[in-house]
Amino acid sequence: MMMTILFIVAALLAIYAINQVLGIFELSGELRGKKVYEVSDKDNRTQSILMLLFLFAYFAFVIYQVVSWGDKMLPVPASEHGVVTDNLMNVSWAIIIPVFIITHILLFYFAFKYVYNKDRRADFFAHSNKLEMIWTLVPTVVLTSLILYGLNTWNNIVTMVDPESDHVKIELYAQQFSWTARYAGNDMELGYADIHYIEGANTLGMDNKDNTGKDDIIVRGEFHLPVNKPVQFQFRSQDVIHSAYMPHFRAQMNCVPGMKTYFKFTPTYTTKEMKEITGNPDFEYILLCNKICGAAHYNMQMNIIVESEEEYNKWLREQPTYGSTLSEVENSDETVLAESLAKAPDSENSRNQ
Ligand SMILES: [Cu+2]
Repeated sequence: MMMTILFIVAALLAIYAINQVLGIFELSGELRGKKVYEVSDKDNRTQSILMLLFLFAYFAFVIYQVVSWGDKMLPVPASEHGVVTDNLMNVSWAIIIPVFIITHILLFYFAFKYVYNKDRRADFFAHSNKLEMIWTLVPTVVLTSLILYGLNTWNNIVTMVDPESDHVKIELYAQQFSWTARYAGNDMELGYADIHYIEGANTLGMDNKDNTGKDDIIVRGEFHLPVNKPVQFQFRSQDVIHSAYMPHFRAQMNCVPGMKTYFKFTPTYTTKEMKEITGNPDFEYILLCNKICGAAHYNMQMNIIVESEEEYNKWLREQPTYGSTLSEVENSDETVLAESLAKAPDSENSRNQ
């Protein structure tokens, strides 16, 4: 804190000093009879050459960044809709990049070429219907097409999975600063949960009177998905706005306190396949929080394991249901239950975070 204040004071003093020095230059110039504010031909030439130099330096820097950090880009999308969104992105780039390069070359080159010349008079014309037409119609058509393409893509992505179809249903629950995944269980229904039921180890606020929640499966640290099967996600947050970000699946959705949000995707590559595709034996799919939600925001991560349906089913069968964790407690009276769960080391951890 002290260093920051010192730095700001030093910067202010430096600006003040530069201002004073410039003032002295001005005064001494005036004393020598120079017109300080008159722009000379030499000034103009210097500026025009700087324009050209900036153009080259800028593009050189852009190319340098692409070459040195290009490999930090995400690998191929690992979900069905990821291919579609990547295409949308690539089409946008294919239009933006050439336009960007051409307009910037023209901008800086013309500033260089048409540097002020007292022997040259600018051509004057007030209006051209043809030009107006071109620069109105071309961007309108291009932008409208891009927007329609994007809207159409997005509308297809955000539909819900058909509840009758074969799919996986998961709730991702965000809190400062961890994720919890809850599977709907055999009945394919997530039990009712509400912030008012949060007590002790019941951080998800599960309603213990709702029987659809008894077969729910709650996991932390990592969660598993079967490959090539639609996954319907539901998101909730306990405290502030978080954002569930699964970059390899091109999926992101805000988790908003007091409401549920939804997203679905179908994973197309298992973790094992992705290790081969990326050539990285340590590759893991990951769920991150993509909102700066507090001091330990960076802690909000969960590994995602995509595997064959058999492996997934085997893993899921090994996880205890919420009901079974409840019946482990002798007295099912809710307050006693909460007290005994509160003593569990897990809840200690989550409160200390
Ligand atoms: Cu967060």
